[in-house]
Amino acid sequence: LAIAAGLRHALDRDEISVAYQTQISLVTDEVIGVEALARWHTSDGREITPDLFIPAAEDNGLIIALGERVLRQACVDTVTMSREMGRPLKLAVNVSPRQFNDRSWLDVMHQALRDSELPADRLELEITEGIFMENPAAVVEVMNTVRSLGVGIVIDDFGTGFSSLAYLTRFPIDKIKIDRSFIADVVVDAADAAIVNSIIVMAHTLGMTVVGEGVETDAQESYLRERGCDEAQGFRYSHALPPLDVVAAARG
Ligand code: G
Ligand code: G
Ligand code: MN
Ligand code: NA
Repeated sequence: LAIAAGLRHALDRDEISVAYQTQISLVTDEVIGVEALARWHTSDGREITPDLFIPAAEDNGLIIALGERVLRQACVDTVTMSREMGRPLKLAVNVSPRQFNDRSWLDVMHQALRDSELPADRLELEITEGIFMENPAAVVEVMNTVRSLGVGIVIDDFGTGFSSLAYLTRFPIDKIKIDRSFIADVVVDAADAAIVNSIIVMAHTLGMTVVGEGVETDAQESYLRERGCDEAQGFRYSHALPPLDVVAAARG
């Protein structure tokens, strides 16, 4: 409750910032994109983690305002980081089902792209399987509109939901991110390895790109590369950082 009440002040006082975690190509080893992650630093110097404030924002509806703030800032920052790093970075933004189903979402996305001049085909929306519990006809319509602009649709935390696999063929999905709970022990646990292998094969068969998330070690990275996983993200490469720190890290 305190978090929910504090969130409005946080937005008013600009206490919400955006940090970026790099995404790597397992083919070229290069940084190809960033995931935007909301951060809340209170004026009295505390940090409140997204695990607490994102669910609170979803419950009280402030996720709409917060999501717009994050998207706008992230588009601008990605244009800056791309220029400074001399490469066209992709931007992945997390979008809650409630945001995705909000009437204003498509307009917000249009305006953020236009104002920042980030090309639409460099933006990806990360949604979770929870979206498929909502009205499927409405969801597929928004997805098709998003896709027609060139913006990508990514399924985040793949494998942790309880939805049917059938949605992978019924909805226009470009990419899936294997949940980090399967990556953690992929090198030592045969069951986790079987799941990861199957997800990679299935994604490729369906024409989708596949990302391993939560990659922390060389062994996990090598495993994913040998299995043909396309991209990776995790502490092995970088934590989520302010935009200027992402640029500095890339310079080495
Ligand atoms: O940054 P961290 O790994 O602690 O993120 C925790 C959770 O919060 C993740 O599930 C992430 O997807 C979610 N999250 C972070 N930033 C945003 C955001 O801007 N919007 C939404 N909807 N979720 C976010
Ligand atoms: O659900 P989503 O993938 O959006 O969540 C991103 C969250 O994952 C962030 O809060 C980030 O801190 C966390 N994260 C990113 N990389 C790693 C990693 O290598 N290991 C672990 N344990 N968490 C990670
Ligand atoms: Mn995500
Ligand atoms: Na995730």
